[in-house]
Amino acid sequence: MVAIHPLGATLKQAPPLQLHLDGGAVADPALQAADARLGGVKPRGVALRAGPHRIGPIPKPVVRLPRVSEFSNLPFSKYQGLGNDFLLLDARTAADPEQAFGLTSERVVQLCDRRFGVGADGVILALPSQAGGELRMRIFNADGSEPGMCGNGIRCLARFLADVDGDGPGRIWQIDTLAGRIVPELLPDGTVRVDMGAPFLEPQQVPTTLPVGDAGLPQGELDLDGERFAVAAAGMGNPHVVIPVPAVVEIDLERFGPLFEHHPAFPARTNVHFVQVLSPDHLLMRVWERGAGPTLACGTGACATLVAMHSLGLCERRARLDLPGGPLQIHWDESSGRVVMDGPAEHVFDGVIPDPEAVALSRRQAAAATPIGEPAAVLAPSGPEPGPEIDCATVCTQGCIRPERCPSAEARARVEALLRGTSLDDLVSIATNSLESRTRARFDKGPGFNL
Ligand code: ZDP
Repeated sequence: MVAIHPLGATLKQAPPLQLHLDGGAVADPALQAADARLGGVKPRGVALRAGPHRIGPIPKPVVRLPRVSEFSNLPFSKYQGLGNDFLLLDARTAADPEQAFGLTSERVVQLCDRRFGVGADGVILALPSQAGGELRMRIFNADGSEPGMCGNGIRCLARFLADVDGDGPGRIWQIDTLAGRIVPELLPDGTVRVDMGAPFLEPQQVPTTLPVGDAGLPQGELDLDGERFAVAAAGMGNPHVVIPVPAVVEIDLERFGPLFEHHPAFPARTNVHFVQVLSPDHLLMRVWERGAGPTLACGTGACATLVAMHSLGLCERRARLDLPGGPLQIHWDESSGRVVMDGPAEHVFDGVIPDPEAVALSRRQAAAATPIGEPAAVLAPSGPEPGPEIDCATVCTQGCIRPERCPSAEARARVEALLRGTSLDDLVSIATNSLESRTRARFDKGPGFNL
């Protein structure tokens, strides 16, 4: 029987984990197991990359992501908030936003797969607003399910919008979500403050079957695998169960995470947060997310945890919450009843997933261009060794000396295949990205470097 930390217990100091106070990642056994399972994602500190943002915002508007309706390739940007990582897709200018990118839950699962896809905890879609906001956000978990809200994700969306549209500190967005209007603001230090709205504390709002208890929110005791836990629940547009424990390191997250996620007390499943009190304004958490498993951080989860722990009398209204991926500052404002979250959001990389149809077409054409029995034209680097380099411009003045293996013809075939399969906007976006990366390389190499 695991020692149950009774609700309302005194704020006993528990031995803290070895935590890097610079917000660096914690060596979390459950996450290492998950990493092993998910292909070795190494948790990192907050400041992931200082790249192009140091160059300063690209003049406004330099490049908007291509009009969705015209392309079949999938340009995306990867961002992370405390290691909670997302693929950002911009469909704000799409002719048919909802069908933009051909996103299905299967495609989301494939994109989020850390081996067979790009790898992420979720996919976030920026869409034109339908409810009077500036834009609308949809988020999809790595298992393809669609939750109502996400905290780390909306900070990443704000950072993404600022990077794409060239906005600076002080920029505020009115974003519509399934959980209502959420308002992020870009702060001078590059972090993002989000007005997350008021928590949902009525059982049917979370949703949960737990009744409202003395602390004014759904609470009770649940038996899982022979262990009894005293829990509380709260909603932030998505469901959260909060389990105070003496030491989060002692919790078998891989065992109890999924049991809580799928517990019948949570008809829509739930996100799961084990929390330890380090001091009245400092909590330590471990997260098992609905539809994503163990993650390095959960923003809505941190908000729900602060609300639950304060309601239980276990912490103050303003506190630092340390997650495996780093700290979040959360404040539950007494007068407005709204929760405010401050935290980082960082760009990781941009990419384009080529339209599978276009790739298949160029491969078919390459195969068709190669007579049966002849070695295939070299598309993939792993093909047969090319012959000695020849400079067509100088040696083929009287006509190609090696028509069967003409490097210029091969290069031309590859370019033609790319041009056939890529819209003009995509080409512009690819060119811009490569220009940006070469510009960044120039800046990183410092003065005196010539391109
Ligand atoms: O509610 C859910 O299903 C969550 N897994 C959504 C994602 C929440 C997120 N991790 C957050 O930070 O709130 C993005």
